[in-house]
Amino acid sequence: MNTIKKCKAYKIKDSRGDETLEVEMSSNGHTVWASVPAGKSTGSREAVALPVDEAVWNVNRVISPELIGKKADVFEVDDLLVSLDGTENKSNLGANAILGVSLATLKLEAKIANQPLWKHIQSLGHPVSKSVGFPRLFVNVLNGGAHAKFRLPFQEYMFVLGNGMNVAGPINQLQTLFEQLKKKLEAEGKEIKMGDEGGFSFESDDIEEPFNILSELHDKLAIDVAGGEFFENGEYNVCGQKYSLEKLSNLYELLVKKYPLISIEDPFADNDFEAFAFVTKKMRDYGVISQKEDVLVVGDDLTTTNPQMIAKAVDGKLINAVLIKPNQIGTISETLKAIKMTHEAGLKTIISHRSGETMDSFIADLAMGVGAFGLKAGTMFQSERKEKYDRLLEIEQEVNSEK
Ligand code: 2PG
Ligand code: MG
Repeated sequence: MNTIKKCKAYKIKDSRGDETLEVEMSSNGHTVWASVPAGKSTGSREAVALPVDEAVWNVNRVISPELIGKKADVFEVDDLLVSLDGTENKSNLGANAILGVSLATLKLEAKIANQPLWKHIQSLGHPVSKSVGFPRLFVNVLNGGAHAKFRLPFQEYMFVLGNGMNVAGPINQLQTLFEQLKKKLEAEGKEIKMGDEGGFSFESDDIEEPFNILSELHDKLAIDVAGGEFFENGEYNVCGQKYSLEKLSNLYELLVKKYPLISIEDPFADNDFEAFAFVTKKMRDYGVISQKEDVLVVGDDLTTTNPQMIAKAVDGKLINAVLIKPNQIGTISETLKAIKMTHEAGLKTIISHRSGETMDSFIADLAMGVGAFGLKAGTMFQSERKEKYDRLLEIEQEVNSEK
């Protein structure tokens, strides 16, 4: 019988050295491990992670006794977890405890089915995506905001690599671009530090400087503004200057016209719905006039992988792409539901890491399994992020060996 025999949580460290939780789960003959990442620039509607000691206790003392003997079925286990927790935001047992168990169950289920994880996700039949192929890589190479000691105007500046056809090529290209970027920053005499996501960080309050630097190296860029981080009394404070909704939208329009910027994440604060709708329309109009593909306006803190918020964003045409982070919502079932809704509404998904990561490479399998447009996983120069690229390379070889 494919029942759960053991479910045990441990404390481990994440990429920032902070404590997080790992869950070990076994059936007869199979054992899997799952670990949970943590964000720093969190959305106001995210599910609540509890202090790690409490989360570990909840797995070992509350969840585990209920699970032993149950079938390793992620949808059934998630229903049980949600009802055991009994809150809207998972604050009773902790979204970190719940996700650790949910993800371990999915992995165990895949092991029992003797399938690679991405294939198992595909076979669950829940996510629907028209895009077949590999995710594009959204790689944060200049780290600012909450992820760095040095200040840059926005939180993340990314290279976008690949076209869905393969991953080995874009991964090699990333390596070359990263070396070129390092040389360029050094040649400009910049004092550089590493940010939380394995990218560079330097001090600048010149809004266009990072774009000038990156656009000389590559022709597809993305940013994560994390707009909620600098929203103060109805206005946005970018590098000490006040921006109204209108002025900030005009800035985005200027950047899109002047630089190869193809994606803007969280351009505004989580509750500034009107501003999101305004800029998404602006980008659509610009797409029509320029006869280019629409620039992506991506919801992250806005939507928090929450099916209800995604429905609201789709109805209000607030965005045209959704960032997906399993720990924002807390279960695999709800994550898959969020992805399915997004794809069915014709929006793109980008599966994402958190700024505090672990060695768990699940998001690579998830991106592949649901046919996501993109994967945002940081640079390869931090082992916790490199794991995701190594897993993508393995997946590519698994796919090719089937042809
Ligand atoms: C984001 C993420 C990941 P954090 O804002 O998109 O890059 O950051 O995990 O700190 O929320
Ligand atoms: Mg973000």
